[in-house]
Amino acid sequence: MRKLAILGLAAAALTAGMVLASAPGQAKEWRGWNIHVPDYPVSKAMDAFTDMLAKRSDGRITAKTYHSGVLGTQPDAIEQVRLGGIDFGEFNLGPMGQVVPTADVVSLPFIFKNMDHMHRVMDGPIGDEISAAMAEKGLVALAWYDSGARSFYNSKHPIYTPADLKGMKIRVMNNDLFVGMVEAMGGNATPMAFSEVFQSLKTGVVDGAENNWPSYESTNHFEVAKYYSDTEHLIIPECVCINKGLWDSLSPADQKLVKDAARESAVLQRKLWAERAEDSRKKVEAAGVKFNKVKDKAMFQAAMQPVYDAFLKQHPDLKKLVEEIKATD
Ligand code: GTR
Repeated sequence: MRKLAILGLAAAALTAGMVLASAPGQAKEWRGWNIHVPDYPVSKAMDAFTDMLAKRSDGRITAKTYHSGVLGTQPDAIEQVRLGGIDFGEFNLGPMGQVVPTADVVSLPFIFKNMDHMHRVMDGPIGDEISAAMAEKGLVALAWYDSGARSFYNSKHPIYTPADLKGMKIRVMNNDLFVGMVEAMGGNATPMAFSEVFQSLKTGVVDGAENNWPSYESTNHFEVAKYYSDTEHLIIPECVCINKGLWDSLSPADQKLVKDAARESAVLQRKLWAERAEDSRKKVEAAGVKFNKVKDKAMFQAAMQPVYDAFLKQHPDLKKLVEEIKATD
């Protein structure tokens, strides 16, 4: 039923887009994809972004973000923004890696020491190199957003060591790298759309998943998977991306206007993110979530060696980038 309703909304949104696109003499409103609920930091920052576009262009550029994933799943939306069926979107670089292998370097477990390290890498030449690889696939990255650190949560028991994941069915985002990651820890990985995870946890199709505090909270996963263990195995940045054809059609002045607005929205997003991470954590703990610290993260890191080996065997050309990230202070 819910799926049907979502499909209906998506169809309505598509139709609305088509009508706007074909109205003569009227600039087409850009349509944006976002997976999160409207009060999420990503959503608020994207709304600020589109407000800035309209104001600063005196209404020449109008854009609207469709929140809550109504325009489809993340892997589909990435394709749609590449092809121009959707004009822009806010994507996690996890699923992006399936399309842009270079982007996978930031999805390697424990590649970043912490959030600050990730910021330094993404805001420098390595971020630019990832952007260039994305542009080759039809996606222009305008700004990087935060997504915190991802940890495991499940309905069975706390995770202290990789052995505690043994035999557990864990949902992962759509990327072979994450399947390898969970398997190297002894679990069974199930790639699945974000919107399916709540029901799957509830009915026992999966035992657990992994995400940051705000997503764990905003999706109500905490109600059906009460053990949250701070493995912090992934720190994956997100991007606001626009279709390359649309980008290339803009004047240099408009490109600047759009990029500046996206970058300013990222400053807001990072601030809202830090606040929401705190609030979400407090909310789920008050609701009875059983949180545990993982004392020996080195055990998890060591278990990831086969993931790195397999990745670098498949992409020897990315070895330099991986080493550069690790060497960034
Ligand atoms: C969230 C992320 C989303 C989506 C989701 C997931 O943290 O912001 O883009 O990737 O995780 O687990 O699918």
